[in-house]
Amino acid sequence: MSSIGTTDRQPAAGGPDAPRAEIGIGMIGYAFMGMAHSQGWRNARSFFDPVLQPRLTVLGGRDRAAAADMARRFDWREVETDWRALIAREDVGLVDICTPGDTHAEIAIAALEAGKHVLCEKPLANTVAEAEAMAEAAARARARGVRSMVGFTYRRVPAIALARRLVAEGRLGRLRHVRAQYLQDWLADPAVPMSWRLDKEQAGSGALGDIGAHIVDLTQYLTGEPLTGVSALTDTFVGERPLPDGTGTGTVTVDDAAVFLGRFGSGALATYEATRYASGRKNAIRIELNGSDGSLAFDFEDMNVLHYYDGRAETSEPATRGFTRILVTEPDHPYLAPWWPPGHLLGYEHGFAHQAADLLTAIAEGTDPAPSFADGLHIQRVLDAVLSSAAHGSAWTEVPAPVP
Ligand code: SOE
Repeated sequence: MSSIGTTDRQPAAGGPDAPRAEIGIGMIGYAFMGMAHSQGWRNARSFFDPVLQPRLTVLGGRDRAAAADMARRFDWREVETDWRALIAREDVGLVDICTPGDTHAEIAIAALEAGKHVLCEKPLANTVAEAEAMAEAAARARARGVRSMVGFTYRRVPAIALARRLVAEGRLGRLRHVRAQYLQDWLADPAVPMSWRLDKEQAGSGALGDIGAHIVDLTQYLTGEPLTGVSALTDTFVGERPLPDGTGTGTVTVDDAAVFLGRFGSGALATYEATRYASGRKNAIRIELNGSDGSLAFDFEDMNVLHYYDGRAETSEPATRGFTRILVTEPDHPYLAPWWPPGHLLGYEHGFAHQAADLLTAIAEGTDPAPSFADGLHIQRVLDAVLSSAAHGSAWTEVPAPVP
């Protein structure tokens, strides 16, 4: 996992006189993630002005009318209903995969073999076997200068990137605890209909892969350490849900919630909670790190803020010591320089611009973007270990060491 923790720098803007080149983007999928990525490509170009400029060449989707509508709204030049034809186009240099997990492996491997750079939504795949095949294809393509990256976008939230910087600078001393939650509530109502996210065949797993994967990535990124083992519980609270067309009910085949313990390579202890049933919590990614010299705390529902406790600040009197609330909007905070003046807050969509800018910069500079497909494979192994542990009475389950 060589790339963990390497991306908290500012993407390099070219400067007004730097020569610009263009790369054609072919994006497959146009729902929630497709919209977020479209906005990311557009904003990366406008705000970060990378030396490799993204051109929104073609939007892929099976439903031509729906894809054409999205293409019109987000300025994609053309629409393609066959993803193989999209990959084969000479004017497409980068394939952006925003489809459900069961299609990632086939599309990504075909794109890499065709010599196209790939951005693939998270989690990398639905199974470890698929993720292994994808990581192998990425390694083969890399030897030919073809780059690939997984879309664990929350790494690019400025407060998270700042937290990573502070951990790497040793501000927390020796890490002891990592506490991570990803809480949503959009499934708390049993009347919410079936969707692909509730079907194991299409989604791989439930809350675990959909949102638990994010906190696995974030905590490994923040600590710079891989998880080495887990002990887990999962549950499915609502087993049957109405079908969207009203013809009856369908069976939910994934976890509704996953909780697990973990341990990092350094020995630090970790707890995780991923659920889409936490009534009232909309997108609460909460992470706290406690070390021998200090602590950091973050909550995505207040995403422009990072809380830092400096346990070594001996100068302040005990009565007024406590967490410092850092408003992460200064130009020298990660990713902030091209955006608005201090105090003018960023939101969910900005992470997608940072992701796009980082990937374009890596391609232009011939460096490895992160998280890599190898990182995605390791996360898949953690998810697999969680499901296996839960299936065996929460037995402690080792996670194989990451591919170097
Ligand atoms: C749905 O739970 C979802 O859209 C996830 O799939 C995303 O990865 C997360 O960013 C927001 O919630």
